Amino acid sequence: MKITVVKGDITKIAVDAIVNAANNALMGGGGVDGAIHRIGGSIISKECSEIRNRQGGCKTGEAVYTSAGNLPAKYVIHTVGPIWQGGSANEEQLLGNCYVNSILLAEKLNAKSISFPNISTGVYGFPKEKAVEIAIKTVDKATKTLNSVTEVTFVCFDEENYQLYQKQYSCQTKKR
Ligand code: AR6
Repeated sequence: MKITVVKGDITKIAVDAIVNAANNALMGGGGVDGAIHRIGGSIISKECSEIRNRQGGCKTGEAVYTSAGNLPAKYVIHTVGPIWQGGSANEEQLLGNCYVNSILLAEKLNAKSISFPNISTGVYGFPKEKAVEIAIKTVDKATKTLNSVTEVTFVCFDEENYQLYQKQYSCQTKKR
């Protein structure tokens, strides 16, 4: 498994599947969700509304997919991160579920490459350092048994997240 960390805008990344940090209603919003809907175009909202009509949206920790419209990716996997409420509302498990369920869905779609934003660390207020640990640990574990997905990229939009990922990876390398 090739795992890379880059600093940048996920809407510009040409991989098979990019992950969106969406909301339960799949209605679009601000942050990375807003950028994906804006740049990907109306096909994404249209397919999100079909999912909403079919199954009422997407539960926290789960994942659904749409096509990617004008984005360079083939699919958008929409997952819903937990809103940070202090840590006693199962937020850590739910954030881990977002990564696992997105990877499993990418595998089902026969995607080879998948890119993640730093789910829940914007408007949803999840502490960034804790979120990085969960993302890396969960992705490491979930990718051990895959056939299709061979490349995972963490796309950090802000410098703080980028530094935290670099730090985590250098700590892990030292431990090995
Ligand atoms: N590419 C990659 N990462 C980005 C981009 C981008 N273009 N833009 C922002 N980020 P957020 P959440 C980073 O708030 O916390 C929406 O309104 C950003 O720096 O987008 O999961 C939804 O509709 C941050 O680190 O998502 C939901 O209502 C990370 O993406 C709600 O926000 C996540 O920040 C979800 O909140």
